[in-house]
Amino acid sequence: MNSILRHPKARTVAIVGRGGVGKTSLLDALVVATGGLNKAGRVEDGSTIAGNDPEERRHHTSLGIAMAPVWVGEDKLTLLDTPGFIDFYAEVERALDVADVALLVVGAVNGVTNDTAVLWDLCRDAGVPVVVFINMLDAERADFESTLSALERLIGPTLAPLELPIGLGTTFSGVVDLLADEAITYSSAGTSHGPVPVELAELESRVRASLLEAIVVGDDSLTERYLEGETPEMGELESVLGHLMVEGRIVPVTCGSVTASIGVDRLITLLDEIAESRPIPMFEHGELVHLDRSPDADLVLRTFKVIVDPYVGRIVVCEVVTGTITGDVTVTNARTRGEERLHSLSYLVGSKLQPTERAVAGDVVAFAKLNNVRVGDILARPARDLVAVTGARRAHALSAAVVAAPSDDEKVSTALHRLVEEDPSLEVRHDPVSRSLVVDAMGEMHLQVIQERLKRRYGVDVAWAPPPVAYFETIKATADVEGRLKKQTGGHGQFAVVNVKIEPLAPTEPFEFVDAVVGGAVPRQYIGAVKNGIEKAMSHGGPAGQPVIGVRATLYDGKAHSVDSSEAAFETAGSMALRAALEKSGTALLERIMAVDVTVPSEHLGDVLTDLSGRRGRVIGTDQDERGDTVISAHVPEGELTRYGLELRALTGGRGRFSASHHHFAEAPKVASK
Ligand SMILES: Nc1nc2c(ncn2[C@@H]2O[C@H](COP(=O)(O)OP(=O)(O)O)[C@@H](O)[C@H]2O)c(=O)[nH]1
Ligand SMILES: [Mg+2]
Repeated sequence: MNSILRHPKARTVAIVGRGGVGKTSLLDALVVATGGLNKAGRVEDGSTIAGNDPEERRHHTSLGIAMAPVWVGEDKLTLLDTPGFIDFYAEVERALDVADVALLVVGAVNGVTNDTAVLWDLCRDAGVPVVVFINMLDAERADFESTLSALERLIGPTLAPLELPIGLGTTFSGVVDLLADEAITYSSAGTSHGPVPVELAELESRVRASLLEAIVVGDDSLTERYLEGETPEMGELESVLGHLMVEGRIVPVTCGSVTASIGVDRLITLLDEIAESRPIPMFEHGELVHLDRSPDADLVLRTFKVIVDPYVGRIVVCEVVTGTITGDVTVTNARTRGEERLHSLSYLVGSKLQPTERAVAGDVVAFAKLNNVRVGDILARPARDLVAVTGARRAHALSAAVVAAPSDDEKVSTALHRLVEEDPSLEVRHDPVSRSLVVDAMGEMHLQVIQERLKRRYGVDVAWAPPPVAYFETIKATADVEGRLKKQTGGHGQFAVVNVKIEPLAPTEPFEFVDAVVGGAVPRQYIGAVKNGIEKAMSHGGPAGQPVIGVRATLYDGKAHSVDSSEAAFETAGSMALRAALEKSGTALLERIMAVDVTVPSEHLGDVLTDLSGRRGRVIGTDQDERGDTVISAHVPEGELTRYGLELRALTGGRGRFSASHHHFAEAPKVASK
């Protein structure tokens, strides 16, 4: 395609696709095609640029972003290989955050699945233009037509094949270039151009006609002239097609085989063409701004990956959003306000750092020793108050309690927090009620990889247990009680009496304390202690051992002794009063009810609603989002949601998404008590 006269550029390409379609192999093939390597590696023997950490090899799948730059003429494209398994799609999201174009790889054998649909959703959410590459056309059971029609069903009328395969399976030998109206065949001697094979002529003219139409409607003046009977010039068609692809109004489809080295060279040219930068949205002082990817602007970097390398240590990978970086420079981290010195400017090829002298807007660079920089941080010079705009993130699929030897507690916690630095889709929290560490993860395999990494890197053994679910107790009826402490041991005694009315409150209010003491029956200086005593007893738990909430305590009378009373004595009396009230009135067990929004493609609506009612969920309403998916709002008990992400995934082929937040407390059914 003709390019307008322009300066060399640096851009980023995210290679996405479900596992096994050839992404990791394609990364090597693209590097070979651009002269960066003599020979592509093989996934099987771990000789590829990406996908070589021990857990990736063990599971035969990529677990995180891996990258390599390629040069197309003077342009530099950083290719990001991404995981193809849903547990690790958070990495795909991060790659798409910085990508100028997404290369959606589909296998010609059972190519388009639910996973492809989920990835397509992610690309659309990220708003990046997409190029589809149908790979594995050399494979025995390759089926171009059904792959293409499945893609059409998924993507819709913006899908436009630019190529058709010549031959299929063992006879796959090249592609027809629809726009140029010619055949490109590949052999050991190289490529040759020729006329479209006769057996493809009929199909070619049909698909070509619809491509031309799709291009023509993309440009008003072209449409007009076309309708007046004018045949558009090739150059003009090319240029309009280029714009339409960049704007995502045409999703081009290309064909090839990574292992047979067919179409890969053409793909790189197309990617270079489409990888045009769009202004990057960010919040500056809370206002939405758009940063132009200009090499002449002030320097702004965005971190999208942290790698902990066993030899180099911590490597921070950033996108140069604007500006140019040469040599060492000091920047300010917008999150911490701290200064960071960036030195030994490098880029990454797989896990290897390659020193470089200069990087411009659109480039991807890596630095060692930036210990205070996290994924998502913005680094700028001069300092700027910028926050990156990112799409909605996938909710955690499940939570698990960490089980480890008590002597390892400290070590496990430190190691888990290290893993979080590299993998922000993992969340680690301390559950105050059960006093255990809890992780929120993206799936079973994610948990397994975390467990393996803890063992291999930090030498700690952990197992997973069901996560603690928080229950609470609340008082059932009003009780008027007395807390009386009277002790005479040796010298000083302890004396405090409090009269308290304890009533139930709507449990959204954890605790309310009313001071209704008259005439100094409880001296001023001890009233705070009574309140503390009641609160302590509440957090200590009711008869079922759960923290007590939803209580109003009105202190209205009491007695004090001039010598034997103390703050400690009144605190104890307060605790005693609360315990007495709980005993007298009894408690009800409460569970947390979460407000849940579940977004699903309409065809899964029935299944998802049935499942929600099985979880004691109450549907509040449904709505439609801009994509046409249904958003269900429901109230669901927390204990029914510990693995909801996984189950929703199974019900919807991965396309369902959900979010949950605390809404209110409600009485729990008896079975829920432990
Ligand atoms: N027949 C055939 N096999 C391929 C092709 N591309 C990749 N493969 C093989 O498919 C398997 C999975 O490839 P990989 O690059 O790991 O896929 P990823 O999971 O998408 O990264 C490997 O055994 C590759 O050698 C292709 O074009 N044709
Ligand atoms: Mg891979």
